Amino acid sequence: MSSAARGLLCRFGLGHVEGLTHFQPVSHPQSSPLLKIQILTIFPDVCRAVLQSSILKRAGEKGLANLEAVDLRQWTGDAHRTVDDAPYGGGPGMVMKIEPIDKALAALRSPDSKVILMSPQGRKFSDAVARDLSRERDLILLCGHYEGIDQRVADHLIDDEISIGDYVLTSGVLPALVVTDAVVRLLPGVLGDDQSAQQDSFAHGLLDHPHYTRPADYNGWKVPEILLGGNHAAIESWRHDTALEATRRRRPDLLGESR
Ligand code: 9D3
Repeated sequence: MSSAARGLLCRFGLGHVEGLTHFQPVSHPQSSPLLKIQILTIFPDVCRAVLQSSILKRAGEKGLANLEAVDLRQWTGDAHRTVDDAPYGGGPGMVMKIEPIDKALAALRSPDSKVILMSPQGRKFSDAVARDLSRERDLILLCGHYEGIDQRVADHLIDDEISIGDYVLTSGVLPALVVTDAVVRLLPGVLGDDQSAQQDSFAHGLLDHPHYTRPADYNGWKVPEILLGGNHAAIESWRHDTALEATRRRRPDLLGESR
């Protein structure tokens, strides 16, 4: 696993989740070629706003990833640029049509592409899935925007189907951005050395320990005395103890305990 990924596990205490009982390296090729992610959506502007900020933007600028929002309406043929229609069998809501999606994927995909449908019916996203995806060369994240997508898309046009968790959102756009963010930060060179090295030191499969910065006393709320001295061994031990205590209290499941 890259140092960055290990940092993630520690920070969010995922070290014991779903068979992830020990840390496994993400092995990327020595000079990994760039990862391309295309988010196919009717709201490309929402995606661009996120892709053009902070770490994701820098990953693009450093040439580590090629992140793109693609407007699905490019592959509509009518004046209204229609991407949805009423459901066969009746009922409320609209269903996304297969035709624009099929044409878009035919234009975008290459033999290396992995096409992923973002959907509440998908397999649950996790750190392990993010690490797998970070080894791909070309991801196409297809976002739904209505109550559903014609089932033939899932049956015939995609390689994988992913949900980010058991809550209902209004579309697949935010999930696609969540997946993009989680995958891109795992690519070698995306996080600064500082950041990944620092996260390395948390790598114990626990929730994070508390952090403090100046002032040492704010309104009478004091920084723990031990952090103000220079005893690094004592500080390390305090950090481990508080991390373990936080994990016991808030996420006993991560320690293999029920509550
Ligand atoms: C009434 C059935 N609904 C499914 C739970 C229909 C429906 C609601 C909302 C279908 C799609 C959506 C929009 N959500 C996504 O496209 C989506 C999603 C999500 O809502 N939660 C967690 N992960 C994802 S990935 C895509």
